[in-house]
Formats: sequence, structure tokens, C-alpha cells
Amino acid sequence: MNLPLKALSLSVLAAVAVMGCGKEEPPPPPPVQAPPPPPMAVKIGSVAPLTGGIAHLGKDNENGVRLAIDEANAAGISLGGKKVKFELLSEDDQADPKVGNTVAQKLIDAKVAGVVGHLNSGTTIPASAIYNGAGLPMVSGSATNPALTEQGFKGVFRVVGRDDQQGPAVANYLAGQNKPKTVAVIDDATAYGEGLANEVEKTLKAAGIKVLPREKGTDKTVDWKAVLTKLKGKRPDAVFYGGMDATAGPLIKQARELKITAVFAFGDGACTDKMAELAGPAAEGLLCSQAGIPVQAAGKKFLDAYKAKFKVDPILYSPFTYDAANLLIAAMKKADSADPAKYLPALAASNHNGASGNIQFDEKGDRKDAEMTIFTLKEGKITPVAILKSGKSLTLDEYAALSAPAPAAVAPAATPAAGAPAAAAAAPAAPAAPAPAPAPAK
Ligand code: ABU
Repeated sequence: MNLPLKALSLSVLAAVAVMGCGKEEPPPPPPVQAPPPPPMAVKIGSVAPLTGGIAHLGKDNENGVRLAIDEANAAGISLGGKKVKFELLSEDDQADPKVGNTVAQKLIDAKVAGVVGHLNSGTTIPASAIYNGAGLPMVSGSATNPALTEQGFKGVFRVVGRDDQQGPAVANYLAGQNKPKTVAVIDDATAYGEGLANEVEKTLKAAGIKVLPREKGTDKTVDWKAVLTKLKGKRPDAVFYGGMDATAGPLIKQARELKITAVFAFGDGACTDKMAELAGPAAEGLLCSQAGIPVQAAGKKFLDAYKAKFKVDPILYSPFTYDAANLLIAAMKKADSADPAKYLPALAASNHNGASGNIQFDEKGDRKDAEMTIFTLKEGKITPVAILKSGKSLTLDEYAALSAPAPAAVAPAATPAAGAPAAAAAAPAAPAAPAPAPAPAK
């Protein structure tokens, strides 16, 4: 080996030796961070008919609850020092009381912390006894039969008014506006339909109006020809039907096909644009009522968020089920617990500005000073004509103006509007402004 080559070999060997002996230790790994604990799951049940003739209303109810839950999760809520993730457990009771009882027990077994529902009085009333037995609070956003809150159950609430308020409201409006001498009353033999029809009949009779013997269908009746043919011979000036839109649409359509010209009036369950979809032009001019504010008057933030999320407009009760879910969540936050026994007192003491206005409960669990709205169907759309609040009658514009919070008038003690600084959000319990709109006639 010549000299330069030998020198190179030695230096390579030397370099290898240095690398082998003087190898630098890699930096120690960073201390292992414990992963953050998973959020505590808090389940909220929602029950409504999601199949069958009024599935569209059930889906609307469910959407209201889903929106409230998603907003709460996005806001990030902790209870008892633990981050919480609310989960929706949605059940289909098919508007059937037996199925309603089964799914009520299913939600209890799944350890939900509270329930929004059910939609129908006929399912809500029996299910409420099951929830009550389990100590589980429930808030209905739509069940209006008075019996629901007359049972003495401490955990049962509703955020709509009652049919012993709604029945007189729609009957008095009909009597005053249309001045019928004879009225036919039909119901669908459900707790809601029959109960509301009874209230309407009582009010009409008290106003000196003749009411024909009651006619009956069911919540599945879509062929009303026999009932209508019988009624036609009696020439009523008006017909009131206690039932939902799925059966009410065919009723008015077939009535017009039979050339019955009577005014048709309905309660909240048939007070939707679906009436025009089912009956076409035959639905024009009908009267109907809602045991709360019209959906058009719900908080803008709610209306916008609903449309953005579900790509459709809310139908009827979703502002109320949204509020019901937010009431449960607000009570849990106040009690710092999802334990029903711990948050129930906060729920009962709610003072919440929601999408449907200010919500407080009376000792029975009914909404204090609930609005009643009268509508007509105009150009295919259910259109409010009078909002009854604290004994006064307001147009939609008057109601919005009255309810718009003045900067200094927002009640500081009330829960901040969870999803909706509704025009109605800071509505005072008893508006001080005069009510210029025509009073519903009695
Ligand atoms: N409020 C009308 C629909 C729900 C019910 O059955 O009460």
C-alpha cells in the first residue's frame, strides 16, 4: 500500500472508531402526558312520532331538541368540574300510547337525565306516570291536554299552553268573527282531539250557540265522507275538528268536494301549512289556533339556526322543544349536576328567555301566561291574525314590537337567551302597552 492510501485508510478507521465510541444519546422523550379524560356523556331523551301520518311534526320536534343539544356541546359545558357531552336519544312512539310507554321505559333504562316529549297528549299523559315513578323530569313542547299537569307529578312540565285556554280562545274567535248559529264538532277520539273539542263545545254553548251532536273519527281517519254527508243535511255554519293535520286535511278537502260551505276551525295539531298541501285550495280561509306564539314570532337566532342546520323552516312545535331541551340544560348548569334529583328544583324555578319567549312554570308545571294565537290559512300559508297575551289581542307586528327588548329593559335575572334573542325573549309577563288590536269576540 502506498503511503497516501495507507494514511487515508487509517483516518477512515479513526473516524469510524470515534463515531462508534462517542455516539451522542438521543434526547429523552418528553414526559408522557395523560390524555384528557373523555367528556362525561349526559343523555337527553326526545320522544315523538317519527313514523306515520304526523311524522313531519315529530321530526320538527326532534330537530328542536337536536339543535339545542348541538349548540350546548359547541358552547362547551362542564358539570361538577367535568366536561360534558350531551347526547340525544330519540325515540319514535308512533303516536301510540302503548309504544309511548315502552319507549319511556327504554329511556329510563338507558339512564337519560331528562326527556323532551312526548308530542301527543295521548302518549305524554300515560308516559308521564312512568317518568314520575323513575324520578325523571320531562318537558313536553306540544302536549296540551290539561290532565298532563293535573296529576300532581313534580317532574312534569310543558312549555305550551293548555287546551282549557286554547279551546275557549279559538271558540270565542270563531263565535265573534263568524257569528255561527249552529256548529258541528268532530274529534279524532284521542286525548287531545276529544279534550279540545269538549272545551270548544263548552265555550260555544256558553255563548248561546247551538252545537250538533258530536261526530267521531280516529287519528287515522282519512275518509270522512260518511260523517260529512250526515252533517251536510244539518247545514252547520261552522265545523270545529279536534285532531291533527294528517286527518284534518282530508276532512276539509272532502267537505268542499261535498259542497259544504261552513267555516272550518281547528286546534294547534291541524294548524300547519300541511293543510294546504293535503287539501289544496279547499284549505283557504280555515281558522286554527296554537297554544303559544306563532312559529313566525320565534327568535330570529333560532329560526336562522334551524334553517341553516336542517335546510327547512320549522313547522310548529320546534321552538318549544328547543326551549324544553334548553330548560333541562340550563337547570343542570344551575344545579351543576345532571342528577335529576339535584337539578329538578332549578327546572321548576326556571326563568328562561327562549325562542318562544320568557318561560316560567306555575306550581303544576304549566307555562305561566302562555300566549294563544289565532290563524287563518291564506295563499297556502298559515298566517297569524291575533296573538292573545295577558288578556290582550295583538297582531304579529304589535307582538314583536311589544316584545322587542329595549336596551335597559332586558331582565337581568333571567337566563340569557340560549339560542335566540327572540323579539319575544324579554317579553314582560304582563305587557304594559295598550292592546290596540281587536279583541277576540266572545
Ligand atoms: N297539542 C296538539 C298536539 C299534541 C297533543 O296531542 O296535545
